[in-house]
Amino acid sequence: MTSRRHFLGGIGAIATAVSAATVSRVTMAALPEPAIQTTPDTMPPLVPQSGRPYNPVVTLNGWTLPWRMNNGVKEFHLVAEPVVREMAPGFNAHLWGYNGQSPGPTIEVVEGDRLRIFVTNKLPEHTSVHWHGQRLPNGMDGVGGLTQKAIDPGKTFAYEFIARRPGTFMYHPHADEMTQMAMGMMGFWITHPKARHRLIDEVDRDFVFLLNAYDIDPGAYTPKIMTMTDFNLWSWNSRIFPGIDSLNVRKNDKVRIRIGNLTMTNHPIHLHGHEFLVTGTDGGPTPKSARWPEVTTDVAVGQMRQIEFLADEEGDWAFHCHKSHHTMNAMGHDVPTLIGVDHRGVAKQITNLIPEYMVMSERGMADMAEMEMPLPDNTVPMMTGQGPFGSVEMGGMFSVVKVRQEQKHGDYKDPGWYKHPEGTVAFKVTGAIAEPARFKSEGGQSMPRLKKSEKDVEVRIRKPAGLMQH
Ligand SMILES: [Cu+2]
Repeated sequence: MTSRRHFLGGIGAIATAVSAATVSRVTMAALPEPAIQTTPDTMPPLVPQSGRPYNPVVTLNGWTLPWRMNNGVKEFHLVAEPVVREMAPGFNAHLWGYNGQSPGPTIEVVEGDRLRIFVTNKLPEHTSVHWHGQRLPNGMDGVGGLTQKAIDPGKTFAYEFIARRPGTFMYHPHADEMTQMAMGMMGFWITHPKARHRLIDEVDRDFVFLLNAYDIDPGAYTPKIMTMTDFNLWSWNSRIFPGIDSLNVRKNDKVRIRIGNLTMTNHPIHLHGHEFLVTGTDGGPTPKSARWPEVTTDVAVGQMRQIEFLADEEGDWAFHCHKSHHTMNAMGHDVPTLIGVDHRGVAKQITNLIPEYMVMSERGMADMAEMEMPLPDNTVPMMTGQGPFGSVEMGGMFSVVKVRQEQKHGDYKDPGWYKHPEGTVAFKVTGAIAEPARFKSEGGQSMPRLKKSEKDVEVRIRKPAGLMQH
């Protein structure tokens, strides 16, 4: 047992031989009331009412956990429990999370804060909480079996440590991890610097979200936890487009976005219209000499990235994972590619037998986004979202950064669609168009063939069918 453990005599008195200890009934009566959130709305930043001041973050479709001060210690209360998460309007998933939502609430503290985090387990199995990226006593690291006894159902444990280094972190179980993370148990953690920091700039807006993935059959409610690679829902904070809120900023705001990846694959996150710098990871702030401009940054599994940019271009800028299958929602994958296959003749014959038969995707998949296909209950279309010019044909890990001159400082409300200045939208060309000149020569090869083959070979692309998954 370390001496740092006992910030408070009262709690220390009930400590057992392990550092993260079960909390006795007497202490339970003194636990901070757990705050519960039932909506998936993006809540306004939680301005600190006690402790050192800081500029709070905004959790996309989420919220920050309130705390109380107890003799100089910041106390939080997490409740691990089954939750119903609305992943998009009309689509609810039965997940596990914390304090009413998945992901759990964001925890915001200040470098140097002394912390006590109570964790009550209302799950049907034991759990633990690992504080990803933190410097802390080994016994507070939350690895069930290794550094503590797992928290049995119905029990409450306390974790106590000092927030030693500022940065971008997360928390998640380290007990039956495969199940519990597949069910949505995770949350964001910010440690704000205690004073001006050479490598941490002040920003006007600071957004955070976690990347997560689920495998929920169309019409079902509960994720399949055995899935290792073929997930069908790619989400930000357990929301899928068009259920993900836009990131609304004022023109010329300095914007920071922090992203953590708790899926089983990497996600190249791409911003339109601006270049950004990666200013930090879960390892800490990135030295200034090691930053370079990017428009896409890969967030690998178990990693966190914080990006920063000056939002100096007005508009509705797409912001998404660049893996094209991650900007789609649940779909059957066992569909061969029909692009280029002309089935008009076949379709006509089938229509004679089944009048409502329709041919899908012979010109691409965009028609699927536009036609209202009948879907099982509790299922969202594969790609959807109505923009000002029609269907956006996206799903999953997609949102919009809305940059507006008239957005007020500190106002996070959705300003609606961008009103493009006259003459700044791509337009349809009418009238005669000159044939493009084609390059005729056969040059370019350093070792040209001696003799040309009799017949040209033509390849038709057919994407892999059958077990293809995104
Ligand atoms: Cu992705």
